[in-house]
Amino acid sequence: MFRTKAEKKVLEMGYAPERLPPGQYLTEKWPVLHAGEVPTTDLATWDFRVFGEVEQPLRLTWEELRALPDQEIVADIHCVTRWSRFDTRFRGVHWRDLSERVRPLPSARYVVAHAEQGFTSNLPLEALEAADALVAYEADGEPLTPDHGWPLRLVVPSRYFWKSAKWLRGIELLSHDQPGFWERYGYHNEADYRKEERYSF
Ligand SMILES: Nc1nc2c(c(=O)[nH]1)N[C@H]1C(S)=C(S)[C@@H](COP(=O)(O)O)O[C@H]1N2
Ligand SMILES: [Mo]
Repeated sequence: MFRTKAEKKVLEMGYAPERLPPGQYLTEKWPVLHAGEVPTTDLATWDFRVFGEVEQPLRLTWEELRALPDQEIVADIHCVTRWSRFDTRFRGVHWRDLSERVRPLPSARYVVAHAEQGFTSNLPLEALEAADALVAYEADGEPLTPDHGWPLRLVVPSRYFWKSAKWLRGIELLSHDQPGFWERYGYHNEADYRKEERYSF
């Protein structure tokens, strides 16, 4: 059977070659990728908001966020620039525990993730409802490092990793879809890596 070089490496490392999405290669390191600078954050003034099409908008301090129920997921991450990393363990808060507090209106169908410095990414609300999506503050048992999004990032394993906003400060619920930062630059709106939805041009 024909295997690409990237698939042969996955096989040699003991994984099923099918686990690598089309056009990706496996890396053991965890590359750092973003536009702009790593922001400086003061946890004393930091907050996290859930707002928009909800019955009860929410603003949480760092301590309040950390007091919410937490959960762990293990995710494969796939960057549109073609690197994939298997089995990163993330800990954080699942959408259901935020949703139960804000109570989304029936009109809420899309979300915009708001990060520091105006970075945004857009998703259908179902992408956050998925069992493996998380608002994460730990990776592989340690607090996120500043360049991977400390103190908080989104993790949406079902999409290319640009949807997973680092330095997350809020989630806005919307009745309509609103393209985020990379999506406005021509990245694909859906970003399903199984279908190689990389760019919209
Ligand atoms: N705030 C912010 N989040 C971001 C980005 C960004 O530019 N700004 N880039 C995205 C992209 S393109 C990728 S691949 C991942 C990279 O995350 P990592 O640096 O932890 O690997 O972050 C995503 N989240
Ligand atoms: Mo990316």
